[in-house]
Amino acid sequence: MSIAEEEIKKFENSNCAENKVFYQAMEEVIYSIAPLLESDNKYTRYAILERLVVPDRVIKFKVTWLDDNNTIQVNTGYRVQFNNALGPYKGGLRFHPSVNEGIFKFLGFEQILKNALTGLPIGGGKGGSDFNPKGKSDFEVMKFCSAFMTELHKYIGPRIDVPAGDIGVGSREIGYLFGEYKKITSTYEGVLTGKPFMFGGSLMRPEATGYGVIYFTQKMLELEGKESLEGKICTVSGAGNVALHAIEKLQHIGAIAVSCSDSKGTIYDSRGVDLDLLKDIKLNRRASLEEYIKVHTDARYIPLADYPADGHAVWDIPCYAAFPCATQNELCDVDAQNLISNGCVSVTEGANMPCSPEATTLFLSHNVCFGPAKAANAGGVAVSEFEMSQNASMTKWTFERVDETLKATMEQICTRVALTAQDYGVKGNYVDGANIAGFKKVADAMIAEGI
Ligand code: NDP
Ligand code: 2IT
Repeated sequence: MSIAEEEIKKFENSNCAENKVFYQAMEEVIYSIAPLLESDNKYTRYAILERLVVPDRVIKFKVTWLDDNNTIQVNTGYRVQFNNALGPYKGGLRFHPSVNEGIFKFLGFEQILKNALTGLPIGGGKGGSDFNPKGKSDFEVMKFCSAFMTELHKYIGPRIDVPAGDIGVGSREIGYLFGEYKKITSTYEGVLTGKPFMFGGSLMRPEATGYGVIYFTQKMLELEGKESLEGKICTVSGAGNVALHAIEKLQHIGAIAVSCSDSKGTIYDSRGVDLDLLKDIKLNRRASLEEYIKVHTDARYIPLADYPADGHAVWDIPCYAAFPCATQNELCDVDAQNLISNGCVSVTEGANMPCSPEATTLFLSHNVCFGPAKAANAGGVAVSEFEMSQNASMTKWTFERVDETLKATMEQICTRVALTAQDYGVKGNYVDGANIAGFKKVADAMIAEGI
């Protein structure tokens, strides 16, 4: 039995339905780090894997609030404080009806290694709620955020645990959460990142994840000897924070982003997506993408229901580079086959774990450049750490300074991942490179800190 199989066997019991995505993330890491475990037995002696896959604590709480009809609503809140070997727990909050403890464990686990790859002093955590912000009034979102913080404030702090945004949580929600924290604790401190600029937010935090994904991809293509994105057709999924800013940066560098998608359907606009219209639909009106074709009648809207169940319309569009930026497991083996058959050269994960294990294997075996999420989308959390730094020193960085530091950080992550892959005999495999480099950093700190 190989060392990876031996390790996987230890965790078989945790492969239950709720833990499915957590197990998926864990299994990938265990297979990747097998060469590291073989090269030095200290990681096994110190039981690093056994310790790393169990969160320090999982906090689960009731959130009770009053909707606009004065009806009492009850939701569940979570915070998974996974590992703080490298710094305070750090990671986003997701508000989406589909969440459960297993999803937060998967996201928190990924966050540990992602944050380690940034080289910044931040540990890993994640949280959120099954609250659905869609269709809620501003007052309802505010009342929910206040109720959520009434409980969460007990467990967080600028040197303890610093939440931020994720699906369903943007600067509006972070603003309400911050306001309530301030009220309860009578402190004005950087306990959340992604705040609006006027009260402590960093410039460029909204853009950071999407821009970072493109900086990472440009560096990966350069290292792999491929043509840059300039002038190339690119496909993007999602229409939220990450997708919008990935599209924006693609446009800045002269690439042509021809798609986006949401939970109901896909837009294909072969002339390039109209970003101003998209922002208006999604950020101002919080409406469906179907609105797009009312203005651009020659673009195509493909409703989710009109596409076969075993694939996604957005990955059927021929492209040079693809950017899944919506959610986990949104790109399956059929999609990967379509992309490969259509000549796609590069896939970068903007979302967390958007590609299924089968799709990832297909990309790697067909020599498609593949940028895994924990490396490629680390720009968001990196700028979050810059925000913590600015708050702690009561200073403000300029847009240029944040942008330059973000770009340098993404290029460093990319180079380090590529070199690690080479050192461990898997040149060009950025999945293994990211997992080994991130794991080693956290594991060495855990060993040095004792049990
Ligand atoms: P947003 O809430 O801003 O946008 C999410 C987008 O994905 C929306 O277009 C939404 O569609 C779509 N979506 C969500 N769930 C589903 C689903 N089950 N099926 C199909 N489409 C779906 O979130 P973000 O852009 O912030 O996050 C997107 C991804 O990026 C997530 O995986 C997140 O974890 C990851 N990420 C985010 C970072 C950040 O800084 N925000 C940092 C690093 C990673 P609709 O509009 O219909 O809801
Ligand atoms: O998945 C992620 O990296 C995020 N949602 C951002 C986390 C953060 O703390 O900025």
